[in-house]
Amino acid sequence: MKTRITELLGTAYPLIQGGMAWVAECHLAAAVSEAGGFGIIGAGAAPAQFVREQIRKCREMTDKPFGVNIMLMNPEAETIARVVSEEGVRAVTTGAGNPGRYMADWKAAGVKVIPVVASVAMARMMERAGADSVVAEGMESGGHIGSSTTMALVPQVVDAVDIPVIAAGGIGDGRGFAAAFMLGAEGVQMGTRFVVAKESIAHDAYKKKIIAAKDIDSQVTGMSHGHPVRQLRNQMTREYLKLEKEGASFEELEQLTVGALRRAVMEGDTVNGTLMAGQIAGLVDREQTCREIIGEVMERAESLLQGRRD
Ligand code: TUI
Repeated sequence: MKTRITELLGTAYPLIQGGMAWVAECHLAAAVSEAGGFGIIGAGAAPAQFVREQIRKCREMTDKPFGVNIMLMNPEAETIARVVSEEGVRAVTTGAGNPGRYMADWKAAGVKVIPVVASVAMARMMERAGADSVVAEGMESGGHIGSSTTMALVPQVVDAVDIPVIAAGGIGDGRGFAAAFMLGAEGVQMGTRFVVAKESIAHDAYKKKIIAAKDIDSQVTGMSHGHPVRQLRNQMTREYLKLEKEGASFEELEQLTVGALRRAVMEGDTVNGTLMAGQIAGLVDREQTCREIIGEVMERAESLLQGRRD
């Protein structure tokens, strides 16, 4: 399937993997790229040197293009931005902030720039600043989210900008992929389904929680202090939401979540860890290789988009 996104990224399919902190390391990124999608190393809260090593390892595992996601709240974001240019990765995606100050350097280094946005205003601003594409991410996503749904956000962003739009949030199979294209998207980003990929290093207990999840099993914490995060309900979210309701301070709440994503992903702490996952978790019912996931999604999507019902 050819779109402006496959051209931009040099991939067979316009399907990109979310830059999930801790989960999206070189093995997952390389497997997605090898299968014809666009794999992404998620820098998350990692130090810059670790990101550089991940890029080099990924390059040893695949000669296909891949990218890096920079979570802009990372204190080392500026150094990581430079690493991305120095290492010459194909594309960078950004999350949880405005990457405007890094844009000129990335463009000069030939790195394609794809900010993740949660609003039309941010999409417009990013286009003006020189972005090559944007990911329009709805609040069905796991992790840090905005407030619009994918269904409402994507067509409004598509109408507001001329650059190609990648849809994200609540997409986990070929039907969601095709629906996003009907809204005008030219690419799709999936996260939750790739957490459960065979090549994903996420702890088995975390994968099992996603596989067991039902449609209503995710909750949003942190709404009161402006940092909403979607994750699967567990003892931690119950305690967090109780404290939040009682008017706990940002610092007090933060105490609960320090290191909690690492505990979930690396140690399989499903009780007090942060099990970030999107609303689509209820649709994910088994572990598959990235090649199987991408093959299944693309086959169904192409069939639907050609007007077939199967
Ligand atoms: O960034 C994400 N999702 C994330 S980042 C993350 S790391 C984390 N770990 C622990 C606790 C909290 C976060 C987990 N999930 N998605 C992309 C995204 N970006 N969603 C929404 C936004 C966004 C929000 C505001 C983008 C720009 C923006 O603009 C604000 C500004 O500075 O103008």
